[in-house]
Amino acid sequence: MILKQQGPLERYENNPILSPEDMPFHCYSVFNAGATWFKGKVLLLLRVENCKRETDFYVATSKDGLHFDVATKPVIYPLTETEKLCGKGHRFDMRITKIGNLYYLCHATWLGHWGSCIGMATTRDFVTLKPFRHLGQPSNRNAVLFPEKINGMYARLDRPQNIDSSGRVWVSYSPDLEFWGQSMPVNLPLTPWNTAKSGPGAIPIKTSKGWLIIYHATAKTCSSENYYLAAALLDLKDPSKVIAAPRDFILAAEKPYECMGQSPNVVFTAGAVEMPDGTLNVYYAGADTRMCLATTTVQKLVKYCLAAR
Ligand code: BMA
Repeated sequence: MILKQQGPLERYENNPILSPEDMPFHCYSVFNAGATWFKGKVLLLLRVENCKRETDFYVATSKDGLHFDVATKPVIYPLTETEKLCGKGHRFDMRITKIGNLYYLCHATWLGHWGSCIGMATTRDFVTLKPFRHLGQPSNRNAVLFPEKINGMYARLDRPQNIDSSGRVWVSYSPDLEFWGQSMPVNLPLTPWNTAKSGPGAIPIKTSKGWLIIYHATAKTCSSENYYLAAALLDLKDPSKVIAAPRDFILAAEKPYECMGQSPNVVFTAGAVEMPDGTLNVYYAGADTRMCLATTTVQKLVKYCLAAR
């Protein structure tokens, strides 16, 4: 059963845009890519798992945002001090925020029995990533850095994890990107499709009506934990305040490429970019296995959110 299209997001007709078989090497899955503009092209930082289920990040670039060239080698990403002590972590789900001329990357690092931590790095070239010295404290993941300071502080959304691995979106602030605090929950509404988790997805987009966010949310069914995408508007000066948050999701896993794979019934985004014609390309993964695209515009999403007030 496919929902009749009625929301603001439209699937690209030639989905998926990158599958394991499209990669220039043998791999198991390609998913949860961060996205940005880099040197006049859309750049995806792909999460690629090999058949040992080890993850590396690979760059893919595209002029039209639809057809991507994938690098044959992963990016170079040295260890943090935390990983030197605890052992190399499993790093995954990059988010990319450009501030000035520098790209800031946030991701999760799974440190085995130490838990899941937020890692950060910077890059200018996407060849080498320069890690921050330390990972954050567990258990947290899905950090998404705002593209500008808020009230003079860096700000991020993230998803601290409860003992049962549920979690909700929080906002935190930092004077220097090292020390984070003044944390507040973002009071998104509880719905039947976010009973387990809700977490930040793409980088917040500044609009005159507030920060537009696209986030993921999950609810358990008897056979899987289903992931959905949803949109909301947050206050520009205090993103813990929700201006508008529709109670409908904007994307659910319905197509075979979203329902079949290593994690069935999952749609998950880590990046969206605005194209020159105003289209907002939302890159998302289907079933933790392949990269897909859905399109909308910022204006449409804002209107959709505001209609829910
Ligand atoms: C989350 C993360 C993501 C993954 C998602 C769905 O907790 O681990 O990397 O895409 O689950 O399986």
